[in-house]
Amino acid sequence: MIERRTVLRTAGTVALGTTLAGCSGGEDGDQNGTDGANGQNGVTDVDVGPEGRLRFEPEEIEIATGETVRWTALSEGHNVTSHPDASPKCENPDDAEPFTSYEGDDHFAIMAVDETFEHEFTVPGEYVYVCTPHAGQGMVGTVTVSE
Ligand SMILES: [Cu+2]
Repeated sequence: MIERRTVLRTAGTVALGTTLAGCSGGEDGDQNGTDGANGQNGVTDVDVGPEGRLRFEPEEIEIATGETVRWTALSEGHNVTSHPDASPKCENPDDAEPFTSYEGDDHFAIMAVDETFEHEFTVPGEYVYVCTPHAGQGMVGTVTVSE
């Protein structure tokens, strides 16, 4: 009987220690997420489908030539494309190539959750891009690149 009680008490202590360590780790993760906001190292973050909403957030961003935008898919079924064949809403400056989160011509190819897509904007002007599956539901964003 005495031996069994000792074993239980020891097991309880170990479990408590594990719980505390997990909590502090989570707080650190949240702080890092906040710090990663706009403009650090010339990279601007855009959320794709946050909380399952059919939106880019922020929808409109302004950057300087040579800076990079990083899109992160936060829910299922989305992509990022400024290709005119994906949607008539898409626009690119005259000398700029369209940007797409996928390779090739399958404009409905979607991103995996947590997948990121980065594009460096070397041509100034105004870009309008969409999520192909949800372009008709207003999942549209703009990138304005200043000289
Ligand atoms: Cu979408």
